Amino acid sequence: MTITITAFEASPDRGRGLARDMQVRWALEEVGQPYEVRLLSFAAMKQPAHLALHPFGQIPTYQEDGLALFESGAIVLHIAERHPGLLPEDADARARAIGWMFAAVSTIEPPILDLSNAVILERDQPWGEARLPIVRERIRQRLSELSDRLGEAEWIDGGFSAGDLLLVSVLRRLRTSGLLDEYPNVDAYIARGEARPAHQRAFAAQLAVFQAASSAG
Ligand code: GTB
Repeated sequence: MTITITAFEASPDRGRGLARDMQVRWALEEVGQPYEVRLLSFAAMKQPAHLALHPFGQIPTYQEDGLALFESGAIVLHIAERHPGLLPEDADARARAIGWMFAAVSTIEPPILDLSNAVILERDQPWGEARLPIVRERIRQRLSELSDRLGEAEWIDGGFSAGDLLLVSVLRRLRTSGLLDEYPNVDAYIARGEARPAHQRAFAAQLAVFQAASSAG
């Protein structure tokens, strides 16, 4: 069984490990599964061969024998269900961990993405600057609620799970926003996730692609 994922040939994140193949790499590292990476240019992602795997022409994808998946959250869930280490054995705890996975991608991530879009894509619009405070306030709301729930716990619900993996992955995107300074327990939670050896291996692998692309010119 060979696992092949896709990733950016040249990530626009300047080596910060933010492209979503990170989630997949991290999950595979946590469960000790080797994988291969097929690097794609932006143009190749929009070609029929890739669109057959990913209807929206994006990365990451995941292939394993006859199975092809897209959507980082679904891929992480698949990995977590097939291999021990990312979901609790207890059925109720497992259901809650999956609930946190959905919370990460459908409740926490949308306002964070909105900020990225506002800063990167919309800043030059006449309304761009004026919109930022309300976008930042929506993130504060979620961070405050998450901070209250997390308290001083190490992970969001018992031991480290795929819920933490996705939460930390989406929250990392706030590193340069200044917003995390207001929620030190959330900041420390992200740092704990990033300090896991599996995360560090995933980060190093993605960074190596960025560095190779940069030195190639
Ligand atoms: N919901 C999907 C998932 O979770 O898998 C979203 C996939 C997605 O957004 N993929 C992005 C992509 O392929 C890369 S990760 N974009 C190209 C396109 O749509 O044409 C998102 C991303 C991109 C760039 C940065 N960055 O530069 O910091 C961070 C994250």
